[in-house]
Amino acid sequence: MASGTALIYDAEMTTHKLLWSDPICDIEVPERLSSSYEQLRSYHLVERCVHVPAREGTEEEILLVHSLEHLEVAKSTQTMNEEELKRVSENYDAFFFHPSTYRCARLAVGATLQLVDAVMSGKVRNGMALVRPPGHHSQRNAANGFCLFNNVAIAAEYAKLKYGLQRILIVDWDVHHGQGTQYIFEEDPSVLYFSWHRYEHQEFWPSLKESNYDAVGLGRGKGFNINLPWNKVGMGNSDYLAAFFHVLLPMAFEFDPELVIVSSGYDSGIGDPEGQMNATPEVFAHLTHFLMQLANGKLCVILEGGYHLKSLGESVCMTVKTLLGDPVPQITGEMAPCLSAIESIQNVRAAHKPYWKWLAYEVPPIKTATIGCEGSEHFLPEHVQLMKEMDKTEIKALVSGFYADLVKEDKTLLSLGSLFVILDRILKKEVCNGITASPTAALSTAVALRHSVRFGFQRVLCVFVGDMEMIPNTEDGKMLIINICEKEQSGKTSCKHCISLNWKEDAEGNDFFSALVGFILPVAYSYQPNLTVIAVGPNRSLEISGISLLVALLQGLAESRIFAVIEDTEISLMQNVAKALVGASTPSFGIYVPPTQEKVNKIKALRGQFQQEWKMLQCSGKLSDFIFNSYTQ
Ligand code: X5A
Ligand code: ZN
Repeated sequence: MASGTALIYDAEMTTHKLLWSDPICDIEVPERLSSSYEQLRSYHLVERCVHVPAREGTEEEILLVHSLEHLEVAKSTQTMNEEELKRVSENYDAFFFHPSTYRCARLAVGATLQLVDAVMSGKVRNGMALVRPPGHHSQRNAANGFCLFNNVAIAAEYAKLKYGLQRILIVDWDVHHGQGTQYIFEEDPSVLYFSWHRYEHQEFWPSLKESNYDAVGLGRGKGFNINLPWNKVGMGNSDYLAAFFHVLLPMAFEFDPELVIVSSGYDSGIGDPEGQMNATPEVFAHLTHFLMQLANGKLCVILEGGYHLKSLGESVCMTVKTLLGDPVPQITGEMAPCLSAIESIQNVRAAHKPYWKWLAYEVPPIKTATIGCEGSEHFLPEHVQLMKEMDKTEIKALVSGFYADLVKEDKTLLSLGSLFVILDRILKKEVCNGITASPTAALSTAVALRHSVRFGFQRVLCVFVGDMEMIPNTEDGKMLIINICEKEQSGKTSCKHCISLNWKEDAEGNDFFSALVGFILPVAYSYQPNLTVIAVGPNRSLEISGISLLVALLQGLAESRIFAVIEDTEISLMQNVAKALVGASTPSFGIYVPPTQEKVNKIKALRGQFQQEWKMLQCSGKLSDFIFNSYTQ
């Protein structure tokens, strides 16, 4: 293994600067580079590194990633006056041109490639390049987010071409999503791209859907794009370490890269105005140390963001010290990731489960998803994941196509927003179960059933408690509905896939147990559903304890995959169903009351009627003969 650490810095890259006032761009200052270098000097790290000069990246190299048009626009800015520069800059989201920008960006590309050459040729083991402008937001045909050319993406293409590399890992620990890098390698399985980023459920810049954990890559590149969105600010050392332990490192070791390149933004560090995170400079020593164990130590660290000069400088020093092989400093703070971090980690693991052997063995431990309503955190059990609702236009688009015949009013339309969000998580197997409140449970249930079948589920069991004003068509056998209601429903006859069970729970105590074990469970087990929908509508004839028991016992089916729809916000019912779903309580039965003769007869009749079709109902040949006979006399 080669030895030595390269350091690339060229003061000329400090000449690129903002010439007019722009509160978005004014944090990307030349001092970011010069003060980081000064900090390295003061720790005597500069003299311990191998100095490698920067160079200009060639046009050909830039064209490995960018369009000719983009290159030409950038080139044309060299001779522009301030007004013209401002006008071109306005074509992009968060970018500014200076007459020296093009030259600096070419130096940034060239410095990055010099580092790749130094590492790949064995001149050094690893190294860092301090560059401006940064690169990871830059796209084939656009500058973006302070970035003109995508230094790291060009480096990866260059390394593939020049050294014939087949597997390159890019680790983007900048606090922003390097969407530019994602776009460039989205379909490329030879580049594994990992990015964590402040996301806040798409509120934070660049506010893209494709920054979420479910963007896993496209086509042949599926599984080679890893996004870990942070949905809260304040992430700290333990959250970052957990992300490495439970997401990046398992995948990285399985991928077995030949070269690791870091998109090294330090705006993910404490004090940064953009990131608002809490990780201390020491954490970057640890992250660097982990990555040094890959690719036989071939590690190229390229500066991206970082806007708190002190934090930036300290973090750069931690990185370079570690590259040099110094002992890794102790990490501070309580060593426990926060709940929001755990959620994000679980989500990305679930999304990548199909693509990585490492993740194949586990079931997502997030069990229950729901949409939070005002104050819901006080009454829902712990570990229920709160989801964000869909907006109106999204729901409309979805509903107008496939559910228009069911949904006629705007009011009901809106109530379906949470239904779709939660049900989709269950269908995609990202969570085990979920719960939603609805003003119209029967309609929501009909939509949920059709949505699940359309998604590809072959057998969906629905147990509906209460008046079911709307009965979906169950003829194709893809749904089995058991409706537990108080009144005998005249005109509605039961058939194999749509069974009506008239049952009014005894107020004195619990006799529902006998209906559950005597009829509902045997039918459900005979059907072998791959999803269970439990709905509670108006005029429910069961007490909360009976419904909780139903929820608890039906978890034996469909790999415990349950979607619960509860009419309105009957808080204590919601609370108890949620508890049963997370497994936080065993329902209390109340006093056992033996069923009345009338109820026994009812169950017997149903058993007789259905035991040929649902064979788990059979328990005695004689009994069935008896029932059969008594009903055909
Ligand atoms: C490289 C980098 C951030 C752009 C933020 C724009 N860019 N609001 O950190
Ligand atoms: Zn950034």
